[in-house]
Amino acid sequence: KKIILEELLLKKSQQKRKMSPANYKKRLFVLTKTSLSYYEYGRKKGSIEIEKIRCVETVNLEESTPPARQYPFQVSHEIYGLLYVYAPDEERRNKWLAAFEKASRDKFLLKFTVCF
Ligand code: 4IP
Repeated sequence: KKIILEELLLKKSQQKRKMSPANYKKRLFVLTKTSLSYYEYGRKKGSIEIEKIRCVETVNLEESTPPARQYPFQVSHEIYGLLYVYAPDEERRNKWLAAFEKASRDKFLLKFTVCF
């Protein structure tokens, strides 16, 4: 499937299992017209269908956010709720937001918007 954008990014665990502590992992994120997936050493760890995404937006920083997590965006979706992803800088974050816009535009039915 045609890749719109791919990059190694930091992500926060989605707390599917309620008791698991939050942690942060580097994963290869791959965005296509149909899905956002993340991989560890070539193995798929998770995937969200574009159709299930409601919104993609930047996140305001909490005080004393570590340097590695200065450029977050959140993917709000119908499965587990929220996926937090951290870009390395402002430029890369804007790239991702633009890529999500493209993914949503390409669809016949626009089910989500990128809200800034
Ligand atoms: C895991 O921690 C990883 O962060 C998982 O991310 C994450 O799954 C798990 O959260 C979390 O418990 P450990 O590796 O220390 O077990 P990944 O799948 O990228 O490895 P998600 O997909 O939810 O971020 P849970 O609570 O959602 O299972």
